Amino acid sequence: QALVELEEKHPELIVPDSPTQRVGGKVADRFVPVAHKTPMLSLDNTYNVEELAEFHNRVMKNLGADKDVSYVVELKIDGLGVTLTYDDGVFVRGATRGDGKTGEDITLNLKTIKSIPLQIPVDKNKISRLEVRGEVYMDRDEFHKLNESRIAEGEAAFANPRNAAAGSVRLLDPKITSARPLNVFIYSLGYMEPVLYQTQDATLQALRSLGFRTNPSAKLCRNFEEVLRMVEQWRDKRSALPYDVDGLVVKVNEFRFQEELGSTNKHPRWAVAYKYEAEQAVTEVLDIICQVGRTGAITPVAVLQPVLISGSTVSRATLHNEDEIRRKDIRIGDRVVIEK
Ligand code: 0OX
Repeated sequence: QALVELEEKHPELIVPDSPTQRVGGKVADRFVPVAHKTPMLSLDNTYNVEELAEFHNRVMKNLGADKDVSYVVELKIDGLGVTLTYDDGVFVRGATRGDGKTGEDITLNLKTIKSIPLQIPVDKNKISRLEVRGEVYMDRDEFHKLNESRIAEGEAAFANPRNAAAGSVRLLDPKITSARPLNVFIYSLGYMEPVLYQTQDATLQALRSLGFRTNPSAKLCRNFEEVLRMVEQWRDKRSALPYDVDGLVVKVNEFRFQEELGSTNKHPRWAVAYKYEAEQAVTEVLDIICQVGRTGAITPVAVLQPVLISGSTVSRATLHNEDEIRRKDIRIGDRVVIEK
């Protein structure tokens, strides 16, 4: 309160990283596009151990079988990718991933997230500009509480925690965002001059010591067998986490190897996502309706007895086309297994 009074009397003393600046008073009329200094790549997916082994084999083939490659395995947080820029240690801009090249400026909304530091203790002579990347997400129980209060207010519920997080950072009024229970995990450096670390493992430790919230489950694996062990360990364990994890991210640890492997125009060749099997549920086909799309295409859709699957209620599933309905022999009244 003393600080608020001081800043009211002397507005010239307000600094951008003052704790009073977490809740912005300004309502924007649009989001301003921001070009990413280095592109925010997306991950290629693997769905089983064989595909993951193919990734590892490609890495070894590209680098040479004699290379001592280690991996960092991280949880793949099911949230929204963001990038945070710090100038001389002060948080100056936050943006969404967007299409990977250009995102949207959501600085004021991100400032309301308490786990995003407004200032970090960088050595000003060493690093003038730093960009970190991470995932904004919402805990499952907070998501349920938010939905309960939305329903009570007559507002539409969010389908899942990911949608709730994405919807909350894309609000034009940061006051509303500040009331949303958002959180962040930071997982990489987008840009830093000069480059001070040689590995992903060292980067995560450095990010942690700068005050960024990193996920405690990231593990350094000395070889591919250890990666596979992580995959098995988390298969069942992930449902006990307070937040949604849609898989693991396997990253080559050494930056020199990452550089050597490079990227395609979409994905890095040095990292891959491992997606766990989709959760299944059994329900009943109540009806089959024809849905007319924007282009006039007609798609048959199964109306299902609503069923909870991976944290959201599913009441419809596309049947694609008539051939597909015949192939699967789907009829009204059938009991069906659905996957998300
Ligand atoms: C996550 C997550 C996403 C680095 C280069 C491509 C992917 N959702 O938790 N992305 C990455 O890494 C980038 N790591 C993660 N842990």
